Amino acid sequence: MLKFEIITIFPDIFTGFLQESLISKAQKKRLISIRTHYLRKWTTDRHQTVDGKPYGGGPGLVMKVEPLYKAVRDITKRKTGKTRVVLFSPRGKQLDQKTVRRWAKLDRLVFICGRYEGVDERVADHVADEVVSVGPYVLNGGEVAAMAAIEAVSRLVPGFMHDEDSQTKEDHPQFTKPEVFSPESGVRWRVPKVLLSGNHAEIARWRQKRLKKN
Ligand code: 6GU
Repeated sequence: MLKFEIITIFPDIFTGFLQESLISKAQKKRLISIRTHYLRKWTTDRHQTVDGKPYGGGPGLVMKVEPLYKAVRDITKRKTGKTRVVLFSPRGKQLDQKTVRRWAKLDRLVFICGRYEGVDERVADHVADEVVSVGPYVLNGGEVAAMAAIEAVSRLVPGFMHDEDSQTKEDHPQFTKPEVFSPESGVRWRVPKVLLSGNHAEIARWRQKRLKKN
């Protein structure tokens, strides 16, 4: 079973996502497990401070190294096979399908969701094994990135998909009925003829030509 451990100051962001049918079924089938960990649990001050002003000045607040260090230390205390600790940050390497396939073979993924204007760089340098972004744009935090990664990885876990073949379903364009759709009179959106031909070799060639590689 692949375990996802998510460290966040906004665990509520994940509640709807975790109740989503495929993800919750996969958890019931014990193919994966997903737990959120509230970062403020690892603070010791009255205000449960997880951030502070950046050294050298600048706008906004930076997430502190200590609560994140302690959270990862405690969560990874019990040894459970191959583990990677990932910091989600717009400064990281963009998540790709190759990384997703590598992660799907692990036993445990610890996801640190950065928030605010950044995370103390010592987390990237000493706490995390990898720093990953989901794309070339900026989000308010790593939570949405973590959810994208959980979906991408989980669907590669054997038994997760209804139909294992559908793992690659969006590699080529697909069509279903009707053969001709007329959004308004005089306009016709047709299904490519080759797909209606019944010529499987020809269809395979057509799909190969339009394959989107990942
Ligand atoms: Cl992982 N975090 C934030 N805050 N923004 C992002 C991102 C992550 N990936 C792309 N943009």
